[in-house]
This record gives sequence, structure tokens and C-alpha cells, in this order.
Amino acid sequence: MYLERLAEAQDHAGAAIDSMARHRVAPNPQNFAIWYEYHSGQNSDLRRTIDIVISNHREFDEHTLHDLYEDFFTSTKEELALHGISVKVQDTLNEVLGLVDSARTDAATYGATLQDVSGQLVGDISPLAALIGRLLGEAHEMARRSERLGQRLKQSVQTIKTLGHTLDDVRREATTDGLTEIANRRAFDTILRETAAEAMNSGDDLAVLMIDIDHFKCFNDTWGHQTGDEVLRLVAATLQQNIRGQDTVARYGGEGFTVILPMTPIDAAVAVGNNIRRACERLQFVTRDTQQAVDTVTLSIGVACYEPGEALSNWVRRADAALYRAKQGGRNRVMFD
Ligand code: GH3
Ligand code: MG
Repeated sequence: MYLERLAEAQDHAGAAIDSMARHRVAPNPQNFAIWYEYHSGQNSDLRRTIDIVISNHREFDEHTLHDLYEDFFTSTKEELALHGISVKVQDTLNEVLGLVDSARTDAATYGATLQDVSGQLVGDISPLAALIGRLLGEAHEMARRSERLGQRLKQSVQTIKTLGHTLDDVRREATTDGLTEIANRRAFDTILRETAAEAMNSGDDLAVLMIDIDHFKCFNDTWGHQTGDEVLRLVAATLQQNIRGQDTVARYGGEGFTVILPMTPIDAAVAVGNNIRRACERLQFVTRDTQQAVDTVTLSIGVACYEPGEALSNWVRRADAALYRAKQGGRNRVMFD
């Protein structure tokens, strides 16, 4: 058995090294891990992603390999927290199951005692007091354990509920931006990866918008950081009002946002960008304390559609480059790749 597995592992390792040479991939440990996993066939998502890159004749450049490693081999803080929670749930369940088991054994013993006693009652009734004592003892023991079981069950329901809330909190905190309460950069990365995988499978269009507030430094300098924060919240809300259910809005960085638009070709994505841009331009701000009217802010937007098999970082870079051109072209405009 061990030898069989060793031979299999050697085959996967050999095939991995061949593939790395064929695709001109640097033979470092991370890349080896990717290709070993590919040849072992353990991870069908990884396999499909690599097959698509190959069938699209794309290069396994540094970015593609980096994305593959990040996507399939790094476990995040959230995953570790989730793992801890699932271990605790399992421990609680095991303990309760143990108690249920012992209660069952008690009941069986009690039943056996009852039978034994009823058998003895037919003949001699003199040891009745002793038999009743025995029955009482077992009934008490059973009641004691049942009570403990009942209490423990209640406690474990509580524990599991609390763990459920912790799980929700961990998930929410890990994926939400504290200031604007929209998805954060991490959530964006995950959703981008998932939607790209879906688009690769379905062949549907998939667009991304990279959005940046114009001259925001100047805005902060004039109106103060707190007013700036309010504007970030309002811009986030405006973005959300201008998308559909399947789309995702995220805060990408300081004053940068992004929108993922599944099933959206480039012209429609540019139209969404222009709607967002105009909606933002129309926003009227007043300061919280003095209710003073504040300058409006404008957005520059870069749009790019996903090309099946390309590295996600490359796709985002294309949208970023379009955003840069929007800035260069005078700001408050949408450009696409
Ligand atoms: P450009 O049109 O070229 O994008 O100019 P800009 O001033 O917006 O760009 P720059 O990158 O020079 O400055 C970004 C500013 O965004 C600087 C920083 O004060 C502000 N900013 C980033 N994050 C936050 C935030 O969380 N709150 C506030 N109020 N401002 C932020
Ligand atoms: Mg800016």
C-alpha cells in the first residue's frame, strides 16, 4: 500500500517537473506545489483553471502562477477561525452523543433489571425489598444522568448558537469595509475569482470597473477628513443604488472602489460606469455640523472585460490602466480597455 502510494507520488512529481519545463515555469517550491496538485488530480477547480489557461494558449507568467498559488494554497485568517469553530462544534456534538449513548445504556440496563426482577417475582417474593431497592437505585441513576443529559443538551444548543453568531461575525468582519459597510478588498478578491471561474465555464461576459474619486486629497484638505469619510460613505451608497442584484460593489482601497458586473459586455459596463459617474456628480453634500454646502465630487472610471484564462491580476491591471487614462484625459469620465 505504502509502496503503491510512493510510486504514485513519484509519477505525479515526474509529470509535474515535465509540465513545468514544457510551460517554461520556474522550478520553485510554490510552482511545484501547483503542478504536483494538478497532476494528482485532487483539486478539480485547480485542474480546470490550469486547463483553461492551457487551452487559451496563455503563458504561465509570474502573475498567473502567483494567482494560482494564492487561490489554491494559502489559507487565510478567516479559514483558520472557521476551522477552530468547526472543531468546537464537533467537540460539543461528540460530548452530547457520548451522553446520549450512556443514557441509552442506562435505559437498557434498567430494562434488563426490570425483566430480571419480574422473573424473580414469580417465585419467591421475600427479596422484594432488595429488588425494589435495586430498581430505585437504577431509576435514580438514570434520572440523574437524564437530567445531566438534558442540561448538557441545553448548554450545547447555547454553545452552538454562540459559535454560529461568532461564525457570522468572523465572516462579516472579514469581508466588510468598516467605514462604508460595503464589501472590502478581500471579499472583492474572492468574488472576482468566483465570478471569473463562472464566466470561464459559461462563456458569459464579465466586466470590472475600477473607480477613483477625483482630487480627493484636495477635498480632504479643504473640508476635513471627517467630511471626506462621509463622502466615501455616500459614494459607496450611490454605487450600490446603481447596480443590479448579481453585481458587487467593493471598496478597493482608500478612495478607490470597484464594481464586478457578471454577464455584462463592455458597452453595457461603460453605460453602468457613466450612470454611476453622473449619479455621483449630482450628489449634494452638506457638512454635518454647519450644514454648509460642500463641493461635489467626481469619479474617474476604468472598465475591462475578462478574457478567459487571463490572470486575474492582469485583468484588474487593464481596468486600472483604463482608469489611469480617464485621469489623464481630464477626470470625471469613463474609459475602457
Ligand atoms: P486623483 O484625481 O488623481 O485621484 O487625485 P486624488 O487627490 O484623489 O489622489 P491621491 O492619490 O493623491 O490622494 C488620495 C486621497 O484620498 C488622499 C487621502 O487623504 C484620501 N483618502 C484615502 N483614504 C481615505 C479615507 O479613508 N478617508 C478620507 N477622508 N480620505 C481618504
Ligand atoms: Mg483619487
